[in-house]
Amino acid sequence: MPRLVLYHTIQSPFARKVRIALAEKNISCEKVLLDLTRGENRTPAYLRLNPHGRVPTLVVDSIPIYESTAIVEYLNEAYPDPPLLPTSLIERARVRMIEETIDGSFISALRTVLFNVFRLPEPERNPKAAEEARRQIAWHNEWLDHELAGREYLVNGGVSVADIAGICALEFQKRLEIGIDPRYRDLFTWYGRMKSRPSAKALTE
Ligand SMILES: N[C@@H](CCC(=O)N[C@@H](CS)C(=O)NCC(=O)O)C(=O)O
Repeated sequence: MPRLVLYHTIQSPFARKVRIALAEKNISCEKVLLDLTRGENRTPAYLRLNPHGRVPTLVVDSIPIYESTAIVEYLNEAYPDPPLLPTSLIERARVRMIEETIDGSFISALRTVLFNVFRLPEPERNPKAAEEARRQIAWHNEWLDHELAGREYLVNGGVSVADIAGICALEFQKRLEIGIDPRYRDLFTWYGRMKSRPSAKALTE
């Protein structure tokens, strides 16, 4: 088996996806924690691994792979057991559809709140943008509840990358102190189910 080294931060939802996939598959991997506030993602050595200067990056022997979706796909193919993609073609398409929506518009709305409510210096914050992003977050919660539609996991065939992306986004949402509306009962139940899996430990370590 190759030597795996993951460059990450604890709170990045994209790094969390990779850590949860590693945990679900029980893969051992060395981890290097980067401090983005100190620019550790912008050093020449790190930029040689990931020219975007972002986390996560997984180095497989000496070859760097970045983009969380590509990393998780690699892990899923290199370590097929247990699978994180269903066998049904249509369910696989649904996994990718859900993962892309979460990693795109859902995370983007969460980041808008993070910056405009918590991170930016007060005079630079845009309350209107934050308000619109909160509406977007609510919409994505409703959408996930609808996609669950009484299922145990987001797609038929067991836990998948869609659930992993989902729990990482909801962990981010929790950090912004935005709860799940109890009207979204399927989402609420699914959240508890995901948090009780042993891999949920990887959300925070
Ligand atoms: N599409 C990338 C997104 C990675 C990303 O945006 N990472 C953020 C942390 S959540 C980052 O490293 N930001 C630092 C920067 O852009 O300087 C993925 O899926 O891996």
